[in-house]
Amino acid sequence: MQKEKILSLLSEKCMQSFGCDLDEATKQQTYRAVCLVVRDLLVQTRNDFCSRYEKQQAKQVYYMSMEFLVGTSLHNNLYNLGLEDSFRAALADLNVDLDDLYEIEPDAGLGNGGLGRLASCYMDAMSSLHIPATGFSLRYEFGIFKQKIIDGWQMEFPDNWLDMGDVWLIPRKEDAVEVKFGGQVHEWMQDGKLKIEQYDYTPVLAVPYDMFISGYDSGAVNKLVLWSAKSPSNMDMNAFSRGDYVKAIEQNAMAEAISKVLYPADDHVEGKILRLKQQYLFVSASLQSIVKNHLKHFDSLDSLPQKAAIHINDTHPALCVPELLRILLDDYGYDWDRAWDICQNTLAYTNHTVMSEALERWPEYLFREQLPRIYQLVAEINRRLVNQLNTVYPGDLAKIEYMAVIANNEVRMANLCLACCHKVNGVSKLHSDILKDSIFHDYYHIAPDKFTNVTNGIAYRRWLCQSNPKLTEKLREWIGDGFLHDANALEKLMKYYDKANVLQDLQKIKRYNKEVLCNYIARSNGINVDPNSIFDVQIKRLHEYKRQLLNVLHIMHLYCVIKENPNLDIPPRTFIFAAKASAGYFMAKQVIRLIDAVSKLVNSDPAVREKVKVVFLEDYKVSLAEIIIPAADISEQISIAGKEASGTGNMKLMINGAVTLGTLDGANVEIHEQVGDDNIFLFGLTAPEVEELWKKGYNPVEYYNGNLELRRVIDMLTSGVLGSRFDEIAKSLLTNSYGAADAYMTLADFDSYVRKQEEVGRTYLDKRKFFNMSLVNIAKAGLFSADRAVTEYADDIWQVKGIK
Ligand code: OAK
Repeated sequence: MQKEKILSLLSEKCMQSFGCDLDEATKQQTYRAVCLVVRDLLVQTRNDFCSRYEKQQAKQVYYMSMEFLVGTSLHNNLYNLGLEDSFRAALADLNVDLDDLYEIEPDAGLGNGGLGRLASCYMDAMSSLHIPATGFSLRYEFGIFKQKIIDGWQMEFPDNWLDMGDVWLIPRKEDAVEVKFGGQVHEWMQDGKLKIEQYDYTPVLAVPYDMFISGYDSGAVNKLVLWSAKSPSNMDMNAFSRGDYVKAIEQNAMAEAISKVLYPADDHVEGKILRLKQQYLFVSASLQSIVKNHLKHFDSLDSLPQKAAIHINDTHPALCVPELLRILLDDYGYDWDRAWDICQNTLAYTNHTVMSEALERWPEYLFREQLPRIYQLVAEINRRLVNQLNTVYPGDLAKIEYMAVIANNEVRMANLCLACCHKVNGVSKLHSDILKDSIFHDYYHIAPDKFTNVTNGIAYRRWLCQSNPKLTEKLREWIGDGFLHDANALEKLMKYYDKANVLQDLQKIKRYNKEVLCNYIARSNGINVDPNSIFDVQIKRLHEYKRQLLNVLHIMHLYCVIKENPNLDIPPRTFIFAAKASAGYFMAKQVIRLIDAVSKLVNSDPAVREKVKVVFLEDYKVSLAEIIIPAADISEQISIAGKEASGTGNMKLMINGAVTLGTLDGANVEIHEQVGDDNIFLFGLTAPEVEELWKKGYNPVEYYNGNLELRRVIDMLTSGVLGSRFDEIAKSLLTNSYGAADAYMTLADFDSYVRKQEEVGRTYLDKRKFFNMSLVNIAKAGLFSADRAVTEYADDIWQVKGIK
């Protein structure tokens, strides 16, 4: 597009939206005008795409997820539309730097971590692959909290993203749908048919807002539909006329509270009524809209499984099962068997964690009270399931109870998905095997064909091409442009494996990206970091199983070693952390406090700080990850084996040339398969060894007593040398007053980790060797593209194709 054209579109937008000339617009106004112009372009492309797939009557994907961690959109959209250079040039005429506008945009942080970001990567990939897809979620008024560290403590602040982020959203008030909560169910016979109605319920309106998702050079634009809760305007009239003004306002507020805030719990559940209401609001509204859309194009719902693949992203949208059943039975008069058949063939489910605290279960009374009709259906699903299980596992009451959807006065959402969906998948080979062999083994036994694996993938055009332009430019020079469409083409880089000038360029690019990060760190933390040091990065949610603690204990060990021997010849290191902890997760917050204390100790000690620096970057989010990842040398993926379902940060770091230091957990196993023994630093117990050790009886005190280095750092936790004491952490490692002591086997893996870290240091001294490794990691990262993952979902689970 010509820059004159862009300038005229921008001028028009500015006048329309703000009543001012473009050259008088503030930065914020210019930013909004640019976004609105881009949005118009997306609308045009979308209309075109829709008419093509509607004409072909193509099957659609509906991706249901309580979270989409979208991040920022302007850069991504301009890049995908191939318009970045022309917009940059047009804005330069106005003395506006496009990069400054990028910085104005708030992240749409409508998710906690891995699961939410994966959903966004998959939306991007579906658009790039021309697969017609709609994502459904909630339009949280407040996304994931903003994190500040004050005196070592994480503090949470509201994220008012809609202030600026609303430019990407288009409301469709006319398409609002009603969702019913509470009340009673009335059943009666009419003309020989059973009729069912919910009455005395509380209605809530769900209003859709569309956000368009562009694909790379694809002509396809999909959309994310975000529902916002509103109270129906007539609902308060009765109360009003009785003069109960406050009650009326209160009811309004209660309805609208549903989409107020994202629950900040990652990999564990909070059994709150509000959360159940969020889930039902978005599930019911989405299914009503899917069904309506289907009937616009086809004459009955019989063909739903042929035209719609509805995907349940972890169990948060598991209410899709009874809600679709309800619509088919109550609204469209299907009989049970036919309705069940349609549900089974339309729905598929992905599991994202084996952590038992993340398995959703609702108290039965609460579920029944909030969703009385849905409860009846779930009870009937359970009755039929238990009958079937009695024939498969006669007399095995324990097994049947484990597999039941309702048991012990709880409704279990994973079992609901397992009982219904035609496909169930894990997110890495190891994780999918664990589902089959242990947590879902009994379901696997009765329906082995349901189970499959789709190893996660990432939207590498965001995580490499947009966030690491220097590397991308060089890659294009070395291996051509093929990798921009097909990540497997990255493998061509292998021919330069030992080419000195390529390795030097890789080193220079890394060095440049490290300087960018150094500047950020200087601005945000006031710490001067040496760009020649090894950037050792652990960025992810803070969780005990991810073992940030193991990383800190090693840093404390290094501190002791340097204090003992100040002339020790080791390459300087910068340990970089970024992580949010769930607001109520005490131990995770203690670990943040520990990282903060260790960073103060280390960074202020003249004998140590030239060799080691520790940086905790506040407020980890997509846009911060985009700055850190291109600068990383070492990617810390050190969870206890068997607990990290996949990880996706590991893939983003790898494709940017960081070398993994990790356990054989999640997708690290497949990263290892790709790069081979020589290009990864593996340590620690394997998943079967962890199992073995639990069986044998794990006693962390034996490790503490048997290893002086370990003992020294554990003792530091309680000695006060860190400025304050970390008794709870020490206690969690050594005593079992809160369940198992050292439940994540940090002490068992400590020695192996420390030795591997020494090897990392030695290897880095040989720059050529290190950048050989880095090159192999980039070259072999193609497998972890979201395009590959989405193609597997499309072929094996959804049975959809990209349209011509
Ligand atoms: C969050 C809430 C409930 C259940 C799972 C999650 C979650 O984020 N899981 C993460 O999903 C990622 C995407 O599949 C995986 O890469 C992570 O290993 C997993 O922890």
